[in-house]
Amino acid sequence: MRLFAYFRSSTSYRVRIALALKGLDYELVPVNLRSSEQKGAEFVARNPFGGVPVLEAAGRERAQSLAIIDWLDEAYPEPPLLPAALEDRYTVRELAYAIATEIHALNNLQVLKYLREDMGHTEAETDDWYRHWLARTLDPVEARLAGIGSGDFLMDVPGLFEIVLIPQLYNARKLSFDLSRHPHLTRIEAACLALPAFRQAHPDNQPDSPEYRVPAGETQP
Ligand SMILES: N[C@@H](CCC(=O)N[C@@H](CS)C(=O)NCC(=O)O)C(=O)O
Repeated sequence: MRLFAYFRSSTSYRVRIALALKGLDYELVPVNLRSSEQKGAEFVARNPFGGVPVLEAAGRERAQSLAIIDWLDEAYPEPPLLPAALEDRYTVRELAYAIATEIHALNNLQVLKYLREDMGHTEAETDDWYRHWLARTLDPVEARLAGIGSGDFLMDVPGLFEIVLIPQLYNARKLSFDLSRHPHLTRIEAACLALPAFRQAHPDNQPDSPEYRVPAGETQP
């Protein structure tokens, strides 16, 4: 498998977590979003959506992070990313889809660039936009978690919800979003970031990140 990704892209981060939780090996192919490599003819031929991630697996180029994660879960069922019980699966999807569709969809790079470059908004204004949509959805997700009385994870083990949540909290921290009102979310974040799969998938641990340090005993790819 080959994963075309950018270290700081939250949707790439999602797929890296899913691959790591499944224990699947893959070759990472960095795509530089800063130089708009994703809009070049070569990449668009691979993915007409013109963005990352793309997973090349089982003879196909697969785009759209949620579809990729669903495919991985069906093609490689162990460990499952969704709980066994119908109502638990509903809970996980309700919260994961809220974050994916109500935060990420409004705060992704294309939207922010449009606000800045086409509509003339300042960086301070687009940062406000970003934090507004974070609060609009993280507040009700936090309320749901308080109602459920969740522990280290939404369910017994991390899965789809944590895969979608952790990258969005990484972005929230980059934007200095105040997470002090979200103790359930930050507890789940701390528990996830202590796990090897989440550490391996973290943006700082990607070879295209300026923070990347070659792990001891390995050579630079
Ligand atoms: N719905 C897509 C969104 C992908 C997406 O927004 N990717 C961003 C990085 S997180 C990207 O490649 N942006 C580059 C661009 O929009 O030009 C998914 O879930 O995979």
